[in-house]
Amino acid sequence: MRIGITCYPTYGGSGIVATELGLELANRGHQIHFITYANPIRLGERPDIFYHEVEVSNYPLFQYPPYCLALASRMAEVAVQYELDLLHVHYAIPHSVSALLARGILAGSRRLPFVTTLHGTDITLVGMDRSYYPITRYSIEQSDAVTSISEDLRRHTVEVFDVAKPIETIHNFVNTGLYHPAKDRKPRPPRMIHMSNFRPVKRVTDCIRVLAEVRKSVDAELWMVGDGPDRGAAERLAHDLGLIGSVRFLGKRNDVPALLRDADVLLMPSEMESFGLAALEAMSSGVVPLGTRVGGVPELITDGVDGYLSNTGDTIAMAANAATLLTDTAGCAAMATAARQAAVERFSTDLIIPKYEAMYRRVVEAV
Ligand code: GMT
Repeated sequence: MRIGITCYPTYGGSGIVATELGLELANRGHQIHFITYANPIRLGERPDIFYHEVEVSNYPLFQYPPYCLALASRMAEVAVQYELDLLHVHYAIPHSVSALLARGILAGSRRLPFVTTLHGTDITLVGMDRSYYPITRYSIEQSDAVTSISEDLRRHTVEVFDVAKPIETIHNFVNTGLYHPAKDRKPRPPRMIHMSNFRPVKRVTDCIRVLAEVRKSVDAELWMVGDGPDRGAAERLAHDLGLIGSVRFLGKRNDVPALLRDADVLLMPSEMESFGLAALEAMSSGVVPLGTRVGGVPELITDGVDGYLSNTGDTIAMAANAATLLTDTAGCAAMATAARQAAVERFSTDLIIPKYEAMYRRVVEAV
């Protein structure tokens, strides 16, 4: 099939999922066209994958450049030039609206169905903003098919938007070949890792509080990967608690698989996570995830089996689990093996990508 994919191409879970989906589909022989405002970060050098940049004119008249319209025009143009079979948009706002317009532009000459995948913040935050609510609901209803990355997000979308459109849950996936456990462990201190865009919802300062608590009994260190609005607050707290020597802020990185497999546990103290892709990447890397009981996280982490769950803000409980794992080498290794097994048996690309392919076939063949 010839598939156009649109996402937010910068650092963020939805962009990563969309990019890795494109890579996996291309590996399976599909022709993939990314239609975005920048080259997706994890795309790498792939001459077999097309990239069509969306340029937005910035006339002085436009206080707000109409990206959504430029994207719709580009989608329609690419669809005609490359005879696309469908569009797959990640994140309802504004991508789903642009796809709807592109489908309308071409309606007289060719069919251009589109699939919308909901990732979370498009529904839980942005979509509930009253100014976006009606258009989000409309674009979901008008999609040829809708998928959600967790059952929790699917239920939430139906409740909040009262949509009649069937929504299929297709969980996020991981390339278990790329995200694999370390072959051997070099001598190093027990290490925790956190990876996010450092937005308030990620509660990055909780990671520092967990480190402070853990260090009462274990000489552990913490690697903070990523960047965003709350990095300054986390650095200040680390300084105030006298932890600056045991925490490293590594910023935005492209070598995520190597960083992950060199850690023992992942901290994900989020207030909300519709899925928690970082935890899945950690599990696949043989790193035990410590998450919170929110959103779709319990669909991914089975508490006490392949990771631990605690309540949001309960840094004492999260630290207790971390300290136990970091001192009990055999127990930690057993849980890491269970985490890897869950990633392979429930979320590997071989299991999940065919679900998208089946959905594309249904959408393309529908009349
Ligand atoms: O969490 C973020 O800040 C980024 C956001 C996004 O849209 O990129 O992540 C959402 O999508 C990811 C990929 O499907 C999920 O793993 C995240 O859980 C989800 N974030 C939230 O629900 C807060």
